[in-house]
Amino acid sequence: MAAEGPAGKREKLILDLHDIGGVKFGEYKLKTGVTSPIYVDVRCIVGYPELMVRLIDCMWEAFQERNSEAMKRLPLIAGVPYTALPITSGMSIKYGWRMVMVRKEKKAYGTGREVEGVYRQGEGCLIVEDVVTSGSSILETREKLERDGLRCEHALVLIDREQGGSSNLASRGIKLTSVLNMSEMLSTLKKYGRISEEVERETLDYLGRHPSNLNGRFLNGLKSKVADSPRLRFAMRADMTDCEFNKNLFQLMERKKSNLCVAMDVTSKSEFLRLTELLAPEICLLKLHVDTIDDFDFDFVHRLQDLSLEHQFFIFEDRKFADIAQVVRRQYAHGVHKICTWAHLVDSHLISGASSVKALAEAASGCPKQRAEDSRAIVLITQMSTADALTRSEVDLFGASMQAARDMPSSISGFVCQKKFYQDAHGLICYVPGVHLSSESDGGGQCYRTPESAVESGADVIIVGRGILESPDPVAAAKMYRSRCWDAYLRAI
Ligand code: S5P
Repeated sequence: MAAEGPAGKREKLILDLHDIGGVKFGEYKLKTGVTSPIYVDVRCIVGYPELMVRLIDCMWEAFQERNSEAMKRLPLIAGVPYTALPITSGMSIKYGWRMVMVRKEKKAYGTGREVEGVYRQGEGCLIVEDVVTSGSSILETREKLERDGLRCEHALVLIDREQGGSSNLASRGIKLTSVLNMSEMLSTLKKYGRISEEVERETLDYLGRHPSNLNGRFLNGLKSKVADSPRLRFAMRADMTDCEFNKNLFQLMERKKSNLCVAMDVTSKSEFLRLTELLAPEICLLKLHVDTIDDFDFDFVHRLQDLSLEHQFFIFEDRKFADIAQVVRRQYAHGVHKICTWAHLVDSHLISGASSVKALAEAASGCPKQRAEDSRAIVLITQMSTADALTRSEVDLFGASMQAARDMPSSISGFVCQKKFYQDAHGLICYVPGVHLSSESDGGGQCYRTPESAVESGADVIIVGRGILESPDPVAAAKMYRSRCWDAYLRAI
């Protein structure tokens, strides 16, 4: 039995699509000549009206949940011919959305119109599609709609194959909302015993190795997923996230031209505030371990908050929560530090399960904040930088982390990791520590690499501690790290 709630609805949809043969596993020769271990074709859905109704509801709910503002400016929907047409008709009838139809081929007789329906110039139109691979069909449909004077900035898809479609569309100004994506489908099918772990791994591997470009042709080769997936500007990604904190951080990074986070690992309040004042102009984020400050008091917190407002950086308390829900809630909101009242960002292990992370998200929503517009978010620790970290083992922390981020889209900022382990999902932020310009290790297990290597591995925000703090001139060092991190980012996009 699938679980309850929105996640349960999606699970049931995945299992039903599998039952009716909409997703198949085996060896399938594609138009391009490539052999694929997975075949997705949901044309058969028209034979299952009850499933069609649920699918339409899930698509509508997903779009409404993630785009409530945009929805008000979208009086029209259009399906990409042909499979999406019955889905679009259903949405139009059920939710009272005006539908327009785009012809696949232009008529040589009659009115010769490419777009049929009732619409006015300049109206917004949502494009609906069943499956997205490269996004080229959505772009073709947009071209026709735009030729007729409609505006198309959003697309809604049932299944994102996670082969680069959402980035391709984003880089051309279309925000894609998907109900299901391939990694979630595979993990659900594995969870319910429909496919083996080996099939899941093989299929993910195949999808990662075959990103799709916009001609619908496949790029061959074994480049890493990160290298294949286009990097987008932070400014653009600000519109692609459901997490308020991420939106704020993306915008701040673009404004301040800094993606540097300083790890302010010093133990006295005065030293902390002195260095913060000096380094604040260079950073977007300040990370601390509040429990290592000898003379902590709330005067310290208030002065840190004032500096964060004055110099525009966010505060990241590196608490690494790991306990059961009831305890992490208290560690976050109570005790000496009352972290949730002042830290914009905290991090958490997933070792006790998503229930603990959920408890943090709930606690965050109820805690008092300095300013009404302040937001809170949680980073998941997915990989650690130490040589003997258990995160280097085979435990599927990647899958579990992605699942938690999907289930709590407004609360999860992203992941502390060493390499971006996911494709697309441009709204999530990849935080990478273990960066130093002149050492490879701290002799105690910490491994270091350069800012460029971190950014090449997918880092959005680079966390540097001793590389700056132990330099003879911390301000000059911060400036240097800042420009190396930012230049690496600019080269990557
Ligand atoms: O895997 C990790 C995760 C974190 S948050 N490795 C880390 O080193 N960190 C933190 O980043 C660590 O707690 C410290 O505050 C900072 C790295 O400091 P540095 O002096 O080694 O740059």
